[in-house]
Amino acid sequence: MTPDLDDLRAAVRASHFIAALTGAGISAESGIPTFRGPGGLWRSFRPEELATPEAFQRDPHLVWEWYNWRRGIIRRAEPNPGHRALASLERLKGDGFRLITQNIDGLHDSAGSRHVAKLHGDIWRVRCTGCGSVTRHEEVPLRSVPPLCACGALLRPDVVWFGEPLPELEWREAVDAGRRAQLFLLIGTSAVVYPAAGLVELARSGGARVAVINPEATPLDHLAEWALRGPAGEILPQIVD
Ligand code: BJW
Ligand code: ZN
Repeated sequence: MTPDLDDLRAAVRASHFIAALTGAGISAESGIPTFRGPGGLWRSFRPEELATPEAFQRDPHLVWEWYNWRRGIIRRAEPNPGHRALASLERLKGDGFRLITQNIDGLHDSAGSRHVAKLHGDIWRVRCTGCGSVTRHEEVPLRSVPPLCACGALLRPDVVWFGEPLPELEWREAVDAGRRAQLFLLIGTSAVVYPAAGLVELARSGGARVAVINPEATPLDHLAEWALRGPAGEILPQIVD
């Protein structure tokens, strides 16, 4: 164990309130492609070109096919030791821990995390563009792509695209956790998408100590006391007893 990791383990033990923000990188070891890394491309589209309301308006069929492809990958994926370590941390710390994720894959839930603030929605939910009703994806008859709601309007994945507001309750919880955090873990995210990435700055300005866990550098590493360069599935189990 390196001194860095020993130090962080001690901080995990000593902190009364810890917040963790995860991104696509935590699910990479479960076989789910990240957005901005290798394997993120689908039929030569960059994910950023498809995760927008404009793309959906232009070609809802294409966007639905992309999400169907991703659901296929996610359905076969299992949580990895990184997800499981965060579920253990919640069990150990109880109300002294808050998990915030940008991921829509549901793998934190499958790993046993009880309370997850999902900032960018959930790929297993579907929302009507007309009446706004939200249903589980498996309850939607997928006779046609894109599927239609009983009210006749198009259904869409209940996720947050660029230019759209984050869900209010989850965002409030995340801000509250950022403000209260004594230790903030930034895990597997390129930290370029706002307002999620802004939580690190918020936590830091409230006095939190910050640890970044990522094989690559991020633009927010300068805020971190620990920049642990490696896969979350290897590092997280070492810092959570
Ligand atoms: C590993 C690993 C391993 C690999 N272990 N790590 C200019 C400045 C600031 C902001 C803006 C701006 N211009 C526009 C904006 C706003 C915009 C934004 O931030 N844009 C920037 C990109 C420029 N933000 C928004 O539009 C947000 N909404 C908003 O601002 O609303 C305002 C509003 C208010 C009121 C009314 C109306 C509007 C919404 C953002 C929504 C983002 N949505 C997506 C899609 C979600 C659905 C889906 O999945 O399809 O969210 S985009 C995509 O990016 C997805 C992700 O959650 C998000 C972040 O990506 P993430 O998770 O960081 O993944 P990657 O791939 O980038 O990084 C993976 C990392 O893992 C890498 O660093 C690897 O090294 C690492 N890694 N293996 C650990 N084993
Ligand atoms: Zn409807």
